[in-house]
Amino acid sequence: NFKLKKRMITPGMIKEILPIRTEYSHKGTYGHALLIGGSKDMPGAPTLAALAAMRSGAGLTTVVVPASIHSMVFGRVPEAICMGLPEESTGHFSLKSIEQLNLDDKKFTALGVGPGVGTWDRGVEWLKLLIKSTTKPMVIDADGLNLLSLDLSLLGERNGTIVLTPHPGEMARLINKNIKYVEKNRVDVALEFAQEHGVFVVLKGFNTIIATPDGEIYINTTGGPELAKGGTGDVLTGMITGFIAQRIPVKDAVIIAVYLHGLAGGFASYPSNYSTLATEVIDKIGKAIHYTM
Ligand code: NPW
Ligand code: AMP
Ligand code: MG
Repeated sequence: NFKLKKRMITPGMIKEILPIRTEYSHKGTYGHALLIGGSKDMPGAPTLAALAAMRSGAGLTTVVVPASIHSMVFGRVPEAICMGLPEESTGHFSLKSIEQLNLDDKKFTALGVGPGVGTWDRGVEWLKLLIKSTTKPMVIDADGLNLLSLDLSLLGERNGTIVLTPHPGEMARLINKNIKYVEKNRVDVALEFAQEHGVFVVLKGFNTIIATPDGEIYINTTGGPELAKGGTGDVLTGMITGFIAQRIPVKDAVIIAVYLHGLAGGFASYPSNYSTLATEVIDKIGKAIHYTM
């Protein structure tokens, strides 16, 4: 592939594309991030994503979860708007939740879908309704990807830009290959999927690969084993959604978020990378931004 444009993400690159917040601005200037996720056993994942979107600068953040976990999420993120929507007896979203969300009516500027949402019988149908119901950029992660892997034709139903953020296990499910294959062919796997389906692919793990639908590849160098712990992927989803929400071009927003996520991880890895929590990575997003600007 002699035309392949492959670049390492550098601090200078981030400095160039990360906008300065202007004095004459207000929360509306910085967009409205919508995070959709959670289920009975996983109220934490959408909570982490919402916190991360806010720390990344989104003007407003709404987090939408199944009704029964609403108060748990709200209790942890008072700065976010939190909606509890109809759910099935299993504690997963029901199809009615999409209708009630009524995306057409609202001024969200980016969506992040999937953290902790679970997999359930009508999950694929639910995701299809959601994908069809918006023209806004949408990040799909975690169980959103697991649902998507059951029917890739859902990607053809989109009306807006889609960003997928699989870890190697999720990527393997998406292409119906094993994890070893994915890890051996990281660049090719991400690039082929991105071009075939016209989506951005963020293939996570050490040296996260970003593949664009136009066939560009960006390789990240920040982040290490301190991030190898539950919840850090949910933080990345919130960050990407938060930066896209600010109307930063999708490609730039993804590059910024991936780079800063790893940098924040590094800052959160003291005194020991054994002990880093996802919430501590969120707490270091500000330091990572400051360090880069
Ligand atoms: P193995 O077997 O461990 O080696 P799943 P999940 C593989 C929510 N969470 N390199 C892994 O391999 C998420 O948001 C909620 C190679 C295994 O096979 C999701 O909705 C939390 N392989 C849901 O849980 C905090 C790798 O992938 C498979 C790999 C399920 O997400 C935790 C596991 O993937 C969590 O975020 C790598 N770098 N990484 C909460 N507090 O609410 C993973 N694998 O089955 O999709 O499970 O990623 O835990
Ligand atoms: P998830 O598996 O969805 O929770 O996502 C884990 C996050 O942590 C992704 O952003 C990974 O790239 C990152 N991560 C996990 N392990 C490592 C590692 N050893 N080096 C660098 N980044 C990692
Ligand atoms: Mg994950």
